[in-house]
Amino acid sequence: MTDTFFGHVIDGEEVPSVDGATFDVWNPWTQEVFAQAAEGGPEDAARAVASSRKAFDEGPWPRLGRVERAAAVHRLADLMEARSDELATLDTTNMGKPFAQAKHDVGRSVQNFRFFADHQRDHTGETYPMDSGHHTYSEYGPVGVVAAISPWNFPLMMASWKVAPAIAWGNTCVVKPSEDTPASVTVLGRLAVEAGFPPGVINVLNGHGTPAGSSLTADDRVDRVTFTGSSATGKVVMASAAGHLAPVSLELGGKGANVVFEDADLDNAVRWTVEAIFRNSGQVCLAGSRLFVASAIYDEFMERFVAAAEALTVGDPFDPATKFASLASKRHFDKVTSYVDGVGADGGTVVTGGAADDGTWLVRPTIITDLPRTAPAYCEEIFGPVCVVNRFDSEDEAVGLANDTRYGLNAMLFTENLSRAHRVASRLRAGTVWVNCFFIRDLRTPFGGVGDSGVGREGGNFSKEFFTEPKAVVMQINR
Ligand code: TXE
Repeated sequence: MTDTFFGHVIDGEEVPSVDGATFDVWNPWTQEVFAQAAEGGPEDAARAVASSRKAFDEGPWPRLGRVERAAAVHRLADLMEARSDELATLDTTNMGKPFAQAKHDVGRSVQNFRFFADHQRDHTGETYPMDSGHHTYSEYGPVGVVAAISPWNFPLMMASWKVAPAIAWGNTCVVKPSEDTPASVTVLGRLAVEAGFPPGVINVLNGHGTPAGSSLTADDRVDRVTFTGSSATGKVVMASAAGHLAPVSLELGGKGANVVFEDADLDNAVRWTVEAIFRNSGQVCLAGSRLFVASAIYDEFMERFVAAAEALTVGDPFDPATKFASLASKRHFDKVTSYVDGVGADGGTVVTGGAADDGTWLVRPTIITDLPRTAPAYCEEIFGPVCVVNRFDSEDEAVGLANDTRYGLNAMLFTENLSRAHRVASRLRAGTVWVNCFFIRDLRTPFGGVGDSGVGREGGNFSKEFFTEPKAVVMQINR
């Protein structure tokens, strides 16, 4: 197989679909189809699950010692590292993100595998002396087959975030990348074969949400479902998994609040505000898409923010100077532009940005003011480089505005006042709060959201809880 075809990786082999169906794989910057991928149907999904089931029930992977399994996961990370240029090239080609950002994402993907390998290797359980002449302790065993369904905005990184803890804890896994970005995850499957993983430990199923993804979530041989995508699809996934009582972990949409107080370091706040909404062309669940600026500094901040947004180098994602490129697909370009197009009728002002209008799928860094809080662009996840700005006059008002959303994935706040930083961080309704920064992550901490942003947390012990079955052993010792 060459990189003009991305098959399924099932049971240690790259294979086409049973019925031979394929779909186009696009380069959004050149607007060309550069490859074909296997279009998974129910039969392909069933084959992938059967293979992972067998690998779990009969294969060596769950029975490996923790040290040996960690070493195997590190071997896969080594291969990914050695091939990081190729993986990043695929993500840039397939999704359109600037190459430097794709390289950064591959580095984080490698770290995900290394972190969870070590976390599993070095984990501890609990023991409790009992007064009854017994003692009791916990064991954390693997759960079985994991279905991992990942999105297109960080093709490799989002998949690695699921696959790494799943396999490190001794599970086997079928990963279905987004139909928009099958390339790098297929290569991950190939690398698992190259790393000597037993067949079925990492299977890759390519194809669309329905039927490929939905066949996985409905399969009662699947023990856990981990999903990142839209809130609407998350509900469908959860209902499907409920049919066979498989626990779900859902990382869904966001409408991140970014609160800049009058005592913020403005250089730092502008820098991170730009990063928070325009990195990856805003196609980030964590994007700071709602910006709240203290009235006392509003004019100065806005002048600097708009200038910084307009100064971003826009262009070919493979040009090292490029900081900002096109959206990931025509479908997504249409979605983002429809929100921007509706702003005027809703009473808002597009201060800068909008669709490039040159035939590309580029929406320039876009800043909007004066939007009422009921407007779709104000309250719904646009998932693009579109920042809606409001002002506030007090801390209470800022917290109220920030929390006024169905989502609750993350928030940012900028202040040099230590007490205010802690006070406001504690009041914000969000799974992650960044103070004077953005996107920095320690893999030991919980990651996930409240409300429409998701169900459950992953990271460190939170992943351990999701990807293992804890068992209590009670032992009589007074005989
Ligand atoms: O998401 P979907 P889409 C948001 C963002 C974006 C919108 C739509 O607002 O504009 O969602 O993007 C698979 N059973 N986010 O359509 O449909 C699908 O094949 C099982 C936020 O890409 O949620 C893909 O692999 N799987 C987000 C994955 O689910 C199904 C990242 C995500 O697709 C399925 C992406 C089904 N019935 C989009 N239907 C974030 N949280 O970062 C689809 N899929």
